[in-house]
Amino acid sequence: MSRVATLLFPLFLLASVGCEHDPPAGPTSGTGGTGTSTGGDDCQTDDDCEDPDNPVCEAGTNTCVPCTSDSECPDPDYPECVNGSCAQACQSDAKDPNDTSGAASAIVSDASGLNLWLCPGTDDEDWFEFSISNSHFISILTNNDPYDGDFDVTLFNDANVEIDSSSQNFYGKKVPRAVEAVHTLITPDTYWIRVRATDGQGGIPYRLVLQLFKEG
Ligand SMILES: [Ca+2]
Ligand SMILES: [Ca+2]
Ligand SMILES: [Ca+2]
Repeated sequence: MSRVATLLFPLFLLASVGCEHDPPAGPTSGTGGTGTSTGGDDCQTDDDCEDPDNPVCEAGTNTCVPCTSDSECPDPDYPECVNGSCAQACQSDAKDPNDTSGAASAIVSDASGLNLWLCPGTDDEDWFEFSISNSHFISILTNNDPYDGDFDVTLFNDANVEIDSSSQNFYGKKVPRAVEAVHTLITPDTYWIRVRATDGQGGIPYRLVLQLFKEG
């Protein structure tokens, strides 16, 4: 083994060992995800069932299974059984209906933000529109409870070209996150913000904050 190889070999070993670990487990996939998880087989109570698709610990089998009625959803944060998941009741917001770019709501830079809802299946998208005449740094932030489901935020220009998106993969798998963010520099144009539900049941409450900072 050459001197260089002798020096590098231990580093290679270290790198190899570092790659042997499995990826960390991601967060749950939101209420009513399309996964095929069958839940755990060793639950004692519903508290042991962390998969939103299988929130109920079935007596006898001690297996996590889908809910079948609201009475199986005692958590006041997720009180309704919707398609097997304990979820929040779907609600519209003050900007609905704004389900297409043609029906987009006007939005302005405002650090206080908007409180909104998405409802997979009935309110899959919320669209917003604004125009600028100078270049700006744009910050779009959303906050939500990832247990409710997942959505992505995408920014388009007036030519319907995607400028940026909050969609991200975690070890190759899309996962819901408590914060979705778009940060970039944009030039004078009209822009469209699309918030699109990608997973979940019931309603997904979220907060949207758009801020524009003039360049220079
Ligand atoms: Ca909405
Ligand atoms: Ca909508
Ligand atoms: Ca997302």
